[in-house]
Amino acid sequence: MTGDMVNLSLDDVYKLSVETLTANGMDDSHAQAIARVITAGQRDACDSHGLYRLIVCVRTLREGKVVGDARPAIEDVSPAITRVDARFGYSQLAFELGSVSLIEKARRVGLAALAINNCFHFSALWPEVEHIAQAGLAGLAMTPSHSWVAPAGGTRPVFGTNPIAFAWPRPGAFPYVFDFATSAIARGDIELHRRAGKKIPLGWALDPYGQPTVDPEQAMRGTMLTFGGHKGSALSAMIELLGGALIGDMLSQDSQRFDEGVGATPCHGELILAFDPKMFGGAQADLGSARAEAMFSSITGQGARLPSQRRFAARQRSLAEGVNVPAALYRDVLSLRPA
Ligand code: NDP
Ligand code: PYC
Repeated sequence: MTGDMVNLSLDDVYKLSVETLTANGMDDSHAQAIARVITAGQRDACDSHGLYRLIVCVRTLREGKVVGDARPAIEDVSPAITRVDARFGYSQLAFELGSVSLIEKARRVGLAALAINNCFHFSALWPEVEHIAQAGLAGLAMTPSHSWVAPAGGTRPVFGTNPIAFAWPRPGAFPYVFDFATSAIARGDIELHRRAGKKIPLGWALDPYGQPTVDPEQAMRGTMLTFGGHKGSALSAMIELLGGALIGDMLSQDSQRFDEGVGATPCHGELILAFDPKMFGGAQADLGSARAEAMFSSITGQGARLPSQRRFAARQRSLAEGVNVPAALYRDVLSLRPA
């Protein structure tokens, strides 16, 4: 331990995650699938979706909201659509099982969709779209959450923090990946500011009286804002529609009501799409890939960075040195194991 930080290996993070979840009643297959994304989040310095998430997962288990041993049910809806009913378990196992069929269908018909229903969802989406890119496909994922976010021009919450993520496969390099909330920032980041006693920037949230605030506590009680004004607002609505209404699942307002004030992980659906560049591009597929590479070079060639560049650098560092976790967070996670 140095100062206020604790250094952990990635194995430590994984083991701590599995043990914390199983000690609170989750079965091994779910605990391991969740631990894989939490470890990946901590490894890639995505602190809002790393170890900190165990706190809400354990609350969700203890409140009896999530089914800790749910067996996801796969349905072959059509040659291009697979549905996984997560049966009110966490989303990770449902994705791991359903993505096999998603990738196989995208290769066969060129464009395929995976709808996950009835899942508790807390994780970053980049592990999922990166997995699709590793198979040589482009991936797009989106999901609602709880209604914490006001539409542009409004002051009352309608949308979730609604992330959208995209990955494009690249020859011999990390894929091109972006993954962001359509709110100005993930709610988890506001919570981390509160834990660290730091102010938040103006533009992230309004207080309970509809006034701009830099106080994370007030922001959590008030309303979050979308990124990019009306543009983020429209994207967020699209995510409610495609990741909720289209796939027959709850929208963020429904998820909030379903929560009954408990403060559990949001419960709803997720939509994931996979595109096969070889089938879309045909004889031009290699040219398409070369043009994409030229565009990436034009971005980085002028000193701008690609999304995920920071994350991939953190990954290399963490693989060599482990990760540094705030000591207070480490203590809070250790305390989640029943005596
Ligand atoms: P950010 O606002 O930090 O944006 C993240 C994305 O933007 C990353 O791809 C990041 O790459 C990229 N980026 C940041 N700065 C730059 C830059 N200067 N140039 C180019 N790209 C840049 O994240 P959010 O707070 O919006 O979201 C964080 C995470 O929270 C996401 O992983 C999201 O999936 C997750 N989330 C999950 C929810 C759920 O319901 N499951 C709800 C809301 C959010 P890099 O990582 O390399 O910095
Ligand atoms: O950080 O906004 C967030 C979030 C919501 C659900 C999971 N993460």
